[in-house]
Amino acid sequence: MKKTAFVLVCLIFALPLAAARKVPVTFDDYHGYTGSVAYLKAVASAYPDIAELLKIGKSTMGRPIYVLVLTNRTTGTTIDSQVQLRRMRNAEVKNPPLSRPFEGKPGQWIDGGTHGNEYTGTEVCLYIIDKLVAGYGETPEITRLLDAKTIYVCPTVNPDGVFNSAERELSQRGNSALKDDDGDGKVNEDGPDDLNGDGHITQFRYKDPQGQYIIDDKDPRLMVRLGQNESTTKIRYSVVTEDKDNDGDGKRGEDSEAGFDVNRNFPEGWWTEETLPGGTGEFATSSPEARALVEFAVTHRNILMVQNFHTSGGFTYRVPGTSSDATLAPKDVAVYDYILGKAYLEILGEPLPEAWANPDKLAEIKAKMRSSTRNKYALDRGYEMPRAWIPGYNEVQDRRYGYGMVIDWWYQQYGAYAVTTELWNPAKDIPDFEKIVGPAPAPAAEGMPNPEARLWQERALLKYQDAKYGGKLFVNWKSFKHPELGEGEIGGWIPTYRGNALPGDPLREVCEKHWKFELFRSGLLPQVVITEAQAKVLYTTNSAKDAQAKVTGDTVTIRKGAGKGKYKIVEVTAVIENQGPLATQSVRGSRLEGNREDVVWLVGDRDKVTYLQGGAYQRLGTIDGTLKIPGIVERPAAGAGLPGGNPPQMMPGIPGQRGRSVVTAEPPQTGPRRTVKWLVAVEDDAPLKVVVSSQKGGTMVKELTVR
Ligand SMILES: [Ca+2]
Ligand SMILES: [Ca+2]
Ligand SMILES: [Ca+2]
Ligand SMILES: [Ca+2]
Ligand SMILES: [Zn+2]
Repeated sequence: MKKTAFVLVCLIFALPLAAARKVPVTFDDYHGYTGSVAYLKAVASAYPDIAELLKIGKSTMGRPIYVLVLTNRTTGTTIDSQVQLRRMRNAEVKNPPLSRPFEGKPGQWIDGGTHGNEYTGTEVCLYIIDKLVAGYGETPEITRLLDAKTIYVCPTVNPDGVFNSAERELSQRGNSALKDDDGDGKVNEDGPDDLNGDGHITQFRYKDPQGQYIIDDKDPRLMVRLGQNESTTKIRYSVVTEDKDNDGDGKRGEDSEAGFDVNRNFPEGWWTEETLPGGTGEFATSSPEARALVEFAVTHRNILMVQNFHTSGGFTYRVPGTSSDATLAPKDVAVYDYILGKAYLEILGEPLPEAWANPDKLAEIKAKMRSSTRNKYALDRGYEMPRAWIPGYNEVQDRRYGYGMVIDWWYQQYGAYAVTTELWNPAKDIPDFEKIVGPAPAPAAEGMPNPEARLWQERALLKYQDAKYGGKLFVNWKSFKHPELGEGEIGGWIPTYRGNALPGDPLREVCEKHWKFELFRSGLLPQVVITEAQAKVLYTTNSAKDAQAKVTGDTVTIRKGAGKGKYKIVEVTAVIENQGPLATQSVRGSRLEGNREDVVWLVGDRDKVTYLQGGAYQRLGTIDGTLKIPGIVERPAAGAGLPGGNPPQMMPGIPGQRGRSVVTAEPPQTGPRRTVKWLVAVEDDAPLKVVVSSQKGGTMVKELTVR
């Protein structure tokens, strides 16, 4: 009887579960570090065909930094597994690791939680993972995406910061560091405390004639900060984090676990103009977090799109932050703004700059702008940056935003289209917000924010959590006698729910918008394919040496060997196309010595194949995508198919193979298509294959039939 009941229950539950997700995930609360790691592990074990979990480093407190690699693991190849190297690598030597097949596909990097107290980004990462793994095999767009591309997701770049902020209520922007901040010989001995033992580290408010806060008229739970020299007839308060002096040195919270801002510890623009340290840490990448990320990136060269999720404001920073737009190639700016920025604003429902909507009218728009702006960068581009899509650089004051930021590194030293999205704008992201909390104050003037708006939002958020969370996210003020500060009250927002997208509907709304943007960006990745490859036997000979090719102008003359023989003289023709929308490198990327241009190899048994004209490989430059970039007038190309300039200093970068570029009388090829030819002598029936390899456009192989 019991057994029957059990089987029945199983059947009832098994039916809906069969169609459901293998690893269900909800967004009704935050996962923090622990929850996100559990989720990553569950996904990796439930979806072994499309997911692999990598540990790329460890935080100061010993927490692993994980990257989930999402791609069809049965597809993909890399150049080093296709081309027989003269200097073979010792597979036992693991630094650097051998290339993995997923590195041979165009890649996108998405991370969150660089600032520990901004874990909304961690949640968006999990949401994106869920959409991808659940959509694979169900939605053709996602199946195609994971078959051909690689998505790297790193939900918590800063495990210690996210752990402390999301799980211990210790809001911690930076990483953790074993550092004696106050020089008393003890390390991390005095951080915040739960003084009243209610399980939360909230705030302590106390009357203080020097205090900078007053109690809000409309909602007495709210503390309002006074302006710098603002006078008041109301009682002044000071508001501090719940905390006491733990080591009796007369100071409170003087040496917590908090270290420094990881997003100022990257090796781009870390030094000031005076060559003094400008970023954080002893040196750029001194933090285990920045080091892990940079090491991973430099050993995985296939990434073209980068997202670095932060939390606050509901807008996106594109590069540059450490220098002005004048330092960027106009084409890269155009991809950022006309392509990425436009889609972003559309997804957010924000108005577009006139130039983005009508790129054909750019000249007119520019002329009109001369009377309306003094921003020279805006004049140059033909548009002011919209509220929700801005460079980090302050154009009006001509001042950099900061030192050593990760997206500047990704772009300037790696060549990726990197952005930092500041998630979460309550007024825009909470569904029906004004319906629930009442209307927002009208703008003060045309396009100007109302100074009351901020206070309105503070009150509204309290009202909203009353209505939707039963008031559980806020601890009502209760009297408490502080051991050092005396009488006062403890209360305030539970710090976990402060500053991040409120869990449930608001968080889901944020996740959905930004998943859409990342999905759009993944659709822009290049995709290099061999659309045609043919081998034609011209004749046969007994001596490969007898066969020679002589190039005179456009004509190739082949000197035949004698009679029928065991060598086939073969002409190989291949057509290479980038079928993706974007070029295989950003302009910046094509100029970096650490990147190599696209290359195509004709590979065969080295003892049986003789290259009669040129070498085994041919340089292809950067191959354009199918998308026309608005606002950019293409100049005629010079060099190896590289639009707009001389070919960069790039070598095909395959050690040991002494291939030479084919001397070609044809003009350099541009656009998304390349036609290449080889002339080879092939002994017996030795097989041939064409391998095209693009760092960010993918690697593809085509076996040839020699007829
Ligand atoms: Ca100390
Ligand atoms: Ca408490
Ligand atoms: Ca102390
Ligand atoms: Ca101390
Ligand atoms: Zn941040």
